Amino acid sequence: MAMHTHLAASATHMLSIQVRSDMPTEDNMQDFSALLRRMLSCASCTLLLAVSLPIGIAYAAPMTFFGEDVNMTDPCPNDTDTPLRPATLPMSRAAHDQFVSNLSGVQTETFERYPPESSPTNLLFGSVTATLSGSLVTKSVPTGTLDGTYPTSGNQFLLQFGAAGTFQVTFSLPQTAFGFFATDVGDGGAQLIVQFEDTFGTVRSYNVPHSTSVPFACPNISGSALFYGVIDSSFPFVKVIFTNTFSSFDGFGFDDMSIGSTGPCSPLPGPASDLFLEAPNAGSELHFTWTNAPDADDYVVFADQSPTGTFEQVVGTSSTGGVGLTIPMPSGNWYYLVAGSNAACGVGPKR
Ligand SMILES: [Ca+2]
Ligand SMILES: [Ca+2]
Repeated sequence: MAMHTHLAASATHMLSIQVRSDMPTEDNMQDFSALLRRMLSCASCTLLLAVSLPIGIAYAAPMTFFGEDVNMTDPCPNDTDTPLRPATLPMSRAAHDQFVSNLSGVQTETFERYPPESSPTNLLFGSVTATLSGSLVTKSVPTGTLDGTYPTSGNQFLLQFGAAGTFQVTFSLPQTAFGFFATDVGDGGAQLIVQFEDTFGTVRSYNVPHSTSVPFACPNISGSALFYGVIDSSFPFVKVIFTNTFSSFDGFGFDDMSIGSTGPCSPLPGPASDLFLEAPNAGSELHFTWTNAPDADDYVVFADQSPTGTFEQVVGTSSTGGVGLTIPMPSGNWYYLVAGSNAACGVGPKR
């Protein structure tokens, strides 16, 4: 059956960046004008502005980033929740890239490090930690889909299904940007809602503007994918609450949750060098060492199965290249890079 990865019918389901003006802050108008100029310079994306500024009152300008790749390959008219997995996710990736282009020191949790079928409770975004509550389950789906869900990096992702109507990611430090990929959202008629909560308990809520279809009706959008991100520099939040209207029926996959810095950062970690691999313990382990980088207080080793890949998969971390990192010997062919990181700017160049 042919694969159709395409735009949804309405404009709000296209790649969009929105500037919202409905929430008051202490930002001044000059900042807002500068933000608008930056947004308007984005020529490659559909820009949706909903701006209504009463004279003399300054408003926040949260930016939202949304792209959706609607999947219509679930067999019709006898819906079996067995869509083909899209080869690429152009709209979701484009929204992600726009989100990232507004940030520095982006850190991503890929869910590759957790055992399949486990429920991780501690997530890692570089040097920022987070707790995950809600009993989501790590799934390994290397090919195809699991009832329409699949990873957007590596083999693994988080599955939300059944009783887990709400889950939360609580950060060790306040954040001003958060984005994520999700799969199979809305094919069972649910609406995904993301809420950001600050240290005072104030919540800002966003309905993700994804497509929906009627459960087991035709056509069905099982196996669709989306990226959704929010940058809100006026509202540092410590908790992201994922909720929805119908997760007891409409399961979701989540992958590649990212944070990043919206302010200027300094110093950038310099490049690490001389990455060296050994195979100790009769080849049962892989040991990495490297020469430390300037302005780095931690290091992240990345892996990819292609030498020209993006090296998004985190193998592990170490505070110094002299001690380095040891992992069980992986199967298959893998390529590795190392990068320094620090709390101010996140991960530096990969070498
Ligand atoms: Ca993943
Ligand atoms: Ca679903």
